[in-house]
Amino acid sequence: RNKDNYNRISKFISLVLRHSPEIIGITLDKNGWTDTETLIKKLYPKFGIDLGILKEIVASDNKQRYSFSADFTKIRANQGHSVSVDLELLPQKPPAILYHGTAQRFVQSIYQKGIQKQNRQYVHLSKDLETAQKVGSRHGEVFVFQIDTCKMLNEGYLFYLSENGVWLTDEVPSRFLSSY
Ligand code: HQG
Repeated sequence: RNKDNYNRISKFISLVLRHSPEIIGITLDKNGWTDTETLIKKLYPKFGIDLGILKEIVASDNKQRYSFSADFTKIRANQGHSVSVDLELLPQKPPAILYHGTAQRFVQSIYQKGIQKQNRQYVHLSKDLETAQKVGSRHGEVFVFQIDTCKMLNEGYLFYLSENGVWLTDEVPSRFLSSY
């Protein structure tokens, strides 16, 4: 089916736009953008896509993971990078509570060290429980933390909202955490 195929291509695009552009010989600029035409050229042997299909993949992606520039000449991932890029996000005021879904086996370590960004550029937080549960279940038996963002704001921590609605921050020390 088209949809399964698009998901498969989207997974690969995530890999190159967030983590490993070099595996298909492309580069990202300092803001994470890459040239759309070059990306299509490099993906063509593996997936046979053209601009029309790429536009469909971007528009139909279930998490809206990518954005084009206004003229479609550039494309980037909206969040989730491990390579260092500046998404030029401005600090924003989050809802009073945000959630972080993780696996039960990480809970003890998180209570000790807080939520850390691990391989990514930011810690990812969800605005609703359902999303947090989905994110957490990717890692195993799910556990959801609730984050007191008001208290974090009072202490000067900053939050950013990605283009696709994921809340981002540098770290969440354990004093701001409770079990959902
Ligand atoms: C855990 C997906 C032990 C953390 C999702 C998480 C998201 C700790 C894992 C996005 C820890 C890192 C990001 C500590 C954090 N001790 N474990 N001190 N601190 N962890 O995948 O948030 O489908 O890098 O809880 O929807 O799961 O790819 O982060 O379990 O938005 O678009 O370390 O990726 O989006 O895992 O997911 P990840 P995440 P996509």
